[in-house]
This record gives sequence, structure tokens and C-alpha cells, in this order.
Amino acid sequence: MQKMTVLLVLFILTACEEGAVSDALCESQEEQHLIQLKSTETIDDIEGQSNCTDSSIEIGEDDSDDEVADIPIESPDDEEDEDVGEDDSDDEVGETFFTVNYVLRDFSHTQAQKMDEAIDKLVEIVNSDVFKQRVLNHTYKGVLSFVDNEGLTNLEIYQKLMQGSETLNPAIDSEMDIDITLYYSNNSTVGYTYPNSERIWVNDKFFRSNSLGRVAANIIHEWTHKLGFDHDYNRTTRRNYSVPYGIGTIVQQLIDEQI
Ligand SMILES: [Ca+2]
Ligand SMILES: [Zn+2]
Repeated sequence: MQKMTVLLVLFILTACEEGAVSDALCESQEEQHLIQLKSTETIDDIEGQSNCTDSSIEIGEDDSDDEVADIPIESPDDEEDEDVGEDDSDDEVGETFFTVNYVLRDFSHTQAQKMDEAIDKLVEIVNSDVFKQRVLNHTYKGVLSFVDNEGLTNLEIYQKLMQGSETLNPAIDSEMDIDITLYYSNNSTVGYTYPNSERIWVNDKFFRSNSLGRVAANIIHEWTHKLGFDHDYNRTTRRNYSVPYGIGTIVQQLIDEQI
């Protein structure tokens, strides 16, 4: 209020100076009324522009302060909103529930129970947002990518996994279709498959002692071969960043870290 009062006084003084000395007080009173009306209009205009509620001239100054103060408060919210937006659009891609349709051959009841449990965990993990984020954020030499990625981006690889379209069974069914045979061989092979077969062979030498995460990783590793992904067959460093090994590692870590 003080600023406007000072202005009003200045206006009044000016008006008085313009009039005759004797009429100065009378004129100044009339002028004062006019000036007050004008100043009220001015205040209303300020209030209208700034969408403020209450009284007086302080509003203008406080308002600008508020606006400045609001910016840092609002901008993190905006960023969060944007993030939510992005998450929503990403979720649309992964909304389909991924399932596993499988057959077990040469498994005992106990062995089948272990494989069932590993596949349950696998389904849970592949459908999780954290799995999606780990696939999208996979890097090789600092670049968001997989080795031997068939020209696909991380997002495209994730989408290909979620679509469940095997080379030999190409329907987009969001389903891992596999036929698993358990065998025993005293060598270093954990599991294997052939490009022209839907079957996956799992070596009980490792299966019996492997964690659920490692069992699930082995299954999804072999299955990514069914989607057309491959890797070096020598123990190269880059092999670990291929789709079969990279996805297998993500699955194994997420399952075993959950337990
Ligand atoms: Ca399928
Ligand atoms: Zn392989």
C-alpha cells in the first residue's frame, strides 16, 4: 500500500501545485477521489492479470516473487509428469502378458518341479518393468546395444522377445514355445539346441545344482536362438554381450537377486 500512497500523494501535490493556492485543498480532495478510483482500477487490473485474491499493492510484488518461486517447484513436477507420460507409452508396448508354453521330456517329478519353478520365475521377470529397463539399458562398450543384434535396437529386441515369434513358429503370440529335454553328459555344455528344431536340450550335470536364475537364464538363452539371435562360439568377451548371453545374464541376476 505504501507505494501507491506515495504515488497518490505525489499526484495530489502535483494537482495542488497546478491549481490556485486558495482552491488547492478543495481541488486536491476532488482530485484525490478521482485518483483513488483510478488507482483502484489499476490495482484491479494488476490483480486480474496476476490471478491474485486479496488486497492491495503488495500483491503485484509478491506475485512476481511467487511466480519466480513457483518455477523451480513446478519444473520438477513437470519432469515427473513427462516421465510418467513416457512410462505410459512404453507400457503400451509391454502391456501384453508374456507366457511360456512348454513340454518337459525325460524329467523326473522332482526335476520337473524345479523347472516349473524356474519357468514361473522367468515369466514373472520377463513381464516386469525392471526386466524391460535392463534390456533397454543394455550396453556394449558404452553404447546402448547388444552384440550380434541382427540390426535391432534394444527396444526392438525387447519387442521381439515380447512378441514371442519363433522362426519355426512365427505367430506373434507373446508366448515362448519350447520343448525341453533333460539329458546327462559329463562335459561343459549347459544346454544346446538346433536351428531347425523347437527342442532345447538341458544338461542335468548343471541343471541339478544350478540356481533357479541360472536354469531360467539357460532356457531363455536357448530360446533367443529360436528367435534368430546368435553369438560367437568361442569364449570371446563380446559373446557375453550377445542377445542370448546378455538376456540370460539379465534374467539370472533379476531372479537370483530377488530370492
Ligand atoms: Ca511363440
Ligand atoms: Zn547359445
